[in-house]
Amino acid sequence: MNDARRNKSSGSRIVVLTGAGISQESGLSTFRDADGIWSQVRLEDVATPEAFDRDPARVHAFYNARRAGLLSGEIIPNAAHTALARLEREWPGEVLLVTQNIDNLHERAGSQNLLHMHGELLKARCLDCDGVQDWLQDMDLSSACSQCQSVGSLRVDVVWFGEMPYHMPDILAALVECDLFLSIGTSGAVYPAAGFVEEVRHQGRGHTVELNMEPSEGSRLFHEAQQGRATELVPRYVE
Ligand code: BJW
Repeated sequence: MNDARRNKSSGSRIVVLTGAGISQESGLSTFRDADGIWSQVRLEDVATPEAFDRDPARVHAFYNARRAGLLSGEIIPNAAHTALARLEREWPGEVLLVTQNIDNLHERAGSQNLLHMHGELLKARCLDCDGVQDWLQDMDLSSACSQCQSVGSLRVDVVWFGEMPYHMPDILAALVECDLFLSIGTSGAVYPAAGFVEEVRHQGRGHTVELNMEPSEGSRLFHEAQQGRATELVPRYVE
């Protein structure tokens, strides 16, 4: 981590963006790889507010299956998640981890300064009272909100296409102020996350690095890009 390391004594700030690629070696599918989630199901059928209005049972079933997988006990944090948690613990400056992932592998690895910009699979949101609650069970049309008791009003608390990602003002402020922006395991196909590197290049001053299996759609915008598996690249880069 040469550039950030140069500023270590001044307490430099690091923003890390992660995507599905960092959880792939934990056994979770990515979206746009050949065997990814969007090769099995059309995003228009499961990941838009319109899909939920049309067929909530289908959308619930899609997320219930992914929630069951995450809670099966077979999906555990890998060396890349662990390396980022260690970086946060040991770095003398600030490390902000922004994840597009809805799994809980970063927090299970020990990361604490973490923003889930696309929401969380293990949370439910009530369409009536907007309350958010932990949700480890299957969700269906008879599920009731524990806060307002409304029945049939719960949806998984994730950000679908056309919805505003969470924490955007905090993320944009951190990007402008950071000394290092590290993008890991994301294809750069989905905005606004895909535009973060340009935000740093145009509005900020940070060094920008991509660690991904293959060059992403915005790879050339980064100062540096390394290709390979997250479990190899991330521990090597942050140590
Ligand atoms: C490895 C690896 C290993 C594999 N090691 N690497 C034109 C028309 C309509 C809409 C738009 C449009 N242009 C822009 C939009 C907006 C739209 C959008 O971007 N659409 C694009 C498709 C063009 N975006 C939105 O609607 C967003 N909201 C929005 O923009 O609001 C307005 C706004 C404006 C201004 C500021 C702020 C807001 C919302 C997007 C919501 C995305 N939701 C999903 C589903 C969430 C819930 C769920 O999980 O089901 O989020 S879609 C899906 O894609 C998921 C992911 O978080 C997201 C990103 O995917 P990710 O993580 O990059 O995965 P992959 O599979 O694409 O890539 C994995 C990478 O890892 C690959 O490169 C591999 O090579 C690599 N890899 N194994 C290292 N072992």
